Amino acid sequence: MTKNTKLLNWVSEVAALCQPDNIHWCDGSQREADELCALMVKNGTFKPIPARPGSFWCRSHAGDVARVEDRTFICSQDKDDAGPTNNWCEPAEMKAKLHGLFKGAMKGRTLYVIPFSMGPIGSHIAHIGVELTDSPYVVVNMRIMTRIGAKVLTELGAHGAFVACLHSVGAPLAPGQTDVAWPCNPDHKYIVHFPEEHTIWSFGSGYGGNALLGKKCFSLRIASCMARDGGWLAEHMLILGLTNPQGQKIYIAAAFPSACGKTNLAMLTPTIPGWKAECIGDDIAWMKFHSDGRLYAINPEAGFFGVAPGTSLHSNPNAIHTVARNSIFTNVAFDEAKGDVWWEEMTAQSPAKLTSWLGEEWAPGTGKKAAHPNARYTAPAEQCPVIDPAWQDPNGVPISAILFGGRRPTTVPLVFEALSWQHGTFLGSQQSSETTAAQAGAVGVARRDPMAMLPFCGYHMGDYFAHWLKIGKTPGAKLPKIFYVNWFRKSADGRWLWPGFGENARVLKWIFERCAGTGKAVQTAIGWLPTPDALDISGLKVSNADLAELLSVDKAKWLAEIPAIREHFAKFGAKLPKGLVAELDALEKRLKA
Ligand code: SAT
Ligand code: MN
Repeated sequence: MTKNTKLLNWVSEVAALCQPDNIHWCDGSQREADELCALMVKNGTFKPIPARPGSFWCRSHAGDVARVEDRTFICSQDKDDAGPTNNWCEPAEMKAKLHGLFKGAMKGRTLYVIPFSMGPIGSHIAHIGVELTDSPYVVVNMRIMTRIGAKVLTELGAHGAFVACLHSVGAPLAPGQTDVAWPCNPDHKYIVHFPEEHTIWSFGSGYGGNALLGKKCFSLRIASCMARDGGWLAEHMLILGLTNPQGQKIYIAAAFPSACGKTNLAMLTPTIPGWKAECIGDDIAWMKFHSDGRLYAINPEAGFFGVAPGTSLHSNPNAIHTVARNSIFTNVAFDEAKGDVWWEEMTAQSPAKLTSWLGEEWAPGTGKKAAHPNARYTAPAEQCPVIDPAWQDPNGVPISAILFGGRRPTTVPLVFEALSWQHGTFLGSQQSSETTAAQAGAVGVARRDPMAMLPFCGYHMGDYFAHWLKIGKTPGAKLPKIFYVNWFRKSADGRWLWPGFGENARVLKWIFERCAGTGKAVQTAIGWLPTPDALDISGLKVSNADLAELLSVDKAKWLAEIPAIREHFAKFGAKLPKGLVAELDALEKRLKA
């Protein structure tokens, strides 16, 4: 147990408020995990997956299937600190409301205390959190996604600081009442952050980022505030290592909006001979300066919480191998005949008969999805066949390049390099992706998602941009180069111009060479583009005409973007940094020249 009085007092306060039947301090052991999984099998929450050792299938409540952005709040003291991209509520008012909801909320349940470390334990880039939850599902998922248990308490010590994360599914049990397989509260959901206090309160949902509070809530929303105050970066970025045939290696971080293939890029298998890519993380990067002036990154997580549908041996073989064992599958379908899970596109042909994510009998051709589109696997990062040897290095890895990008069928070329850190920050700040059928609303509209942080920035986005610019002025900094990529360009007749997937390594190769000072580039109005011969296309079936289009800058199309970017910037009011306006004006001037 711990001698940390702040933690002990907090656990007592929460227990008094939520009135659980029991309190269990998680030690993080395999035995503890086995017991919790057995309990959930007994409850009907989990079903073992015979084809995958140590793995379980789980179906959520049909109304609890994704993050709830409209129920997510940043409760800073000052409304202006939450900014135009977040929901805000006065902290005292929100606390009063939450106290009402949490009162007695854990009756009939066990309160689990989960000490966890985001990042390798003891790393100077890592931070500790403690999640109090009444969900055993959360415990076993947190055990995969973070480092939990007794060793974290030892690291915390008697006086260490931690991010306090309180979670309840919001479904107390009356004496004798039998539990449901997926308890949650369909009527009241609140995902609330108090950034000044480094505190998170989450009520009513058991799903993903709503409930696994180390992920988006801590590692992005709260950590972005900690990073602003501490001169570092907490970003929605994958991290990968790239080694050339001579054995030289660089690390790249990349921020893309959802549905742009972030996990696929994180686990990419290069198609060009002699090149090797290795994965540090697929979702979040924490980056701090070292004494050598470089930004070093860690993946604060220890597992992957990936979207299952669309994942296949073709799209991401490394992810498929990662989830072969010790994994949890939520809202995929179940194939009784094979004793295995299934999801859309996992195999070219779907099984003839399945149990769908809704628990219904399913057959192909019904028009219904067997797996929910946001069905997820939770899998240990160490099981990834291409996990980078340095993925647990407490010092982190030095980042040479940062990539922004999105899904843009027109206008944006395959790759270009920013002219400076300020210009790169500008590129990230106006980053956009075309909406797909996965989002409500019109399809094919360019939606701005700055640095892919729209739902994850814990403070005013104008201040966040200013923080990025300030990072660029850090004395002695040796900053990464910034690039913008677009794997999703289409021809006028709607063909993909670029094959994507492992072939993206050709673009990474040029980025590598630019970082090494050897890659050839031509300066254009929007930034540095590869010269026609700079991109390695040996063995690739892309015509010269298509390649020319992929690497072209259509000034008229770019000029047409300028008013939309101005409109986007106007949202940030007086907090929009002048440096970004200067970059937009300069871009317009270059395009008109
Ligand atoms: O549910 S999570 O927030 O963890 C995943 C996601 O929405 O990206
Ligand atoms: Mn994400």
